[in-house]
Amino acid sequence: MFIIGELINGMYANIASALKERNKKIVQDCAREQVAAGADALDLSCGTASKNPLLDMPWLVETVQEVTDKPLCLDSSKPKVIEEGLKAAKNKTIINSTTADREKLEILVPLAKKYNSKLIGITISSKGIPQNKDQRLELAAQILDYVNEAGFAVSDLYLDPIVMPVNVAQDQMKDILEAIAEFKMLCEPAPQTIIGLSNISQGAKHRSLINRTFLTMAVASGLDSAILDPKDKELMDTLIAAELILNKNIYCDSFLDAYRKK
Ligand code: THG
Repeated sequence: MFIIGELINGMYANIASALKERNKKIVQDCAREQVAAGADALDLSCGTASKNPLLDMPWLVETVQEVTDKPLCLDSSKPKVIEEGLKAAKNKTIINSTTADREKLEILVPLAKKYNSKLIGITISSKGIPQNKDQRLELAAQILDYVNEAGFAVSDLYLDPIVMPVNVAQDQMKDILEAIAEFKMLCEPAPQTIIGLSNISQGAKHRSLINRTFLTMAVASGLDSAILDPKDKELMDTLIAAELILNKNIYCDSFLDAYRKK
């Protein structure tokens, strides 16, 4: 599992104030802690409250890459904000994200090619969030068609079925899990799959329990990558155990310690 740490996000009060005050230490500590906890990459989002994301995003990129070489996942709904992040990045990058809308694909696929970046394609469109598996698959196929036409490597594309909070869309959870499995069958070589895990428990109690239970199910459905809180130790232990049971890691009595040291 390719783990992308979610904690550098202006949605969190500490990061919002670090952005305002240009406090590098808060952001750099958050980056180091997530990497120490097992993050393979770091999501960077200025959050919706940011007044100046065109300046905040490159500042986040520069600040984080002073302390880690891990890939940076540039998270914004605004292509211009992503581009400012790409310009500032020395580390590898993942664009987060394009939707299935042609006007977004037309900007972000060429940007991904130009900057040699990976790309997340999220299965939403200007018509809104899909309500079932078939709509998710249709939007995924639209993204794949465009990417293939543009000559962007499908192996560098991550498809995201868009995880909804369980307290508002409980009837969609099974469809989301099935979409993860079926995205992989849409073409050869297969695209990768990704989710924003914590969406599922927004506004709910027992968040960590809901997150780790869903992650286990998604791993069994073939999920390749997740944006999550790597500092949630029970979540990370559950992930390691799930991958062990799926024969992705070798069993030994001390498998948790052994995997964490990797
Ligand atoms: N897909 C993709 N990218 C994404 C998402 C996705 N990026 C953003 C988001 N979803 C993933 N990241 C988060 C980060 C935090 C939370 C949820 C998802 C979260 N935050 C607390 C909350 O809202 O309750 C904040 C609590 C606080 O303020 O301290 O849950 O799906 N491609």
